[in-house]
Amino acid sequence: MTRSGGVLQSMDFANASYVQHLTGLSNPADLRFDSANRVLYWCEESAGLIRKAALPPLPAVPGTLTAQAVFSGLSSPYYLDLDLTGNRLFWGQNGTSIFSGPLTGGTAEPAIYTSGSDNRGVCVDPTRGMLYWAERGNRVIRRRAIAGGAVQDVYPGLDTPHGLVLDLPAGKMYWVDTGTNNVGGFNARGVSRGDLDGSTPAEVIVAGAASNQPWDIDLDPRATSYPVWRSRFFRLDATAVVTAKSADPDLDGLTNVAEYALGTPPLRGNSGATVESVRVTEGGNEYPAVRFRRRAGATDLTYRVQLSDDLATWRDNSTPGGPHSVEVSVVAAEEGIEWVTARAATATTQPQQYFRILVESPDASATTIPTKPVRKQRRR
Ligand SMILES: [Ca+2]
Ligand SMILES: [Ca+2]
Repeated sequence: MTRSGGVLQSMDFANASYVQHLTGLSNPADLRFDSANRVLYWCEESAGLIRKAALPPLPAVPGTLTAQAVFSGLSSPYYLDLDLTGNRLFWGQNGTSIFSGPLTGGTAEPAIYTSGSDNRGVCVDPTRGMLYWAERGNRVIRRRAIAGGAVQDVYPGLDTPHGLVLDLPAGKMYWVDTGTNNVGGFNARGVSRGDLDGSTPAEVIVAGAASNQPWDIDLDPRATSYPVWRSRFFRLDATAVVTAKSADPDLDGLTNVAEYALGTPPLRGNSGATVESVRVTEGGNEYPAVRFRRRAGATDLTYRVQLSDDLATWRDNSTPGGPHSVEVSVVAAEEGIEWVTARAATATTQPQQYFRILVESPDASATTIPTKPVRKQRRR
């Protein structure tokens, strides 16, 4: 998006295809993509607009897009975020207020916050019902429950906080600071990180640079090596006692390397299954099967599907007489994680079949993640 030229454009990752999608935007500011529904949303500060444009279904490459007003007649909308759970839109005014309204648009509702100063970086956490924003003028990152209540200073003492992004699985937030208040606040003109609740001191991720004004930030949460994953979820100064592959700091029974392999948070208990036994029917035959989460493209992980009839002897595809299991599907999930389904190579004659996933990684002992047995279904 170019602010003065009012153009929305894109580039492919190979830098080979440059496409102009929209022109004539009026001081566009901030852009959010609803990837599930393939809709782009943005603010146009000078025209007092929030608009959206639908992208064509995949695999079509978007060309010229059609913009549609979501809200109009606004006062300097500058940063926005989407709550796709509650179907609401939140935006900040380049001034004192923060507003919200239905994602489908219509009439903007009364401001939900009016005491800010040059509000920036509005972000919403729909799961915990919290709203976060930066106040450039007051040099602080603040939050408040969407439903109302006291405003909390999460990270005060900054210089010119501007762009903000939440890393909800890691319980962290990142912000950029343009450094133009020149009061010597924390990491001016840099990229910084802290906790959603401000419980530990802010960390410098990129040290302030004298010659630029970092404006906004987003996060690519994929990680294909343990050190990259570790630096996302733990403080940079965390000790090896907490961050080692064999450690289990959240005491949920999964070591850090298993949390890395399954895509679960290492400092919080996990919600939902990561490995489960299922049944697969193929060509009229029913097979016991396992469904598990795998980190796509990981350079330092090996996953083995292991089967047993008695929980004593385990076999996998490195055991003679195989193959013992066959991968039947891979479905992409969040953050570079995929759901893999693998079935037993043969329809079992045993009353029940046990599966487990063996995860191996350099410098760590092998970890197994068990499942409940798959019982042979009785014919009715
Ligand atoms: Ca753990
Ligand atoms: Ca955990």
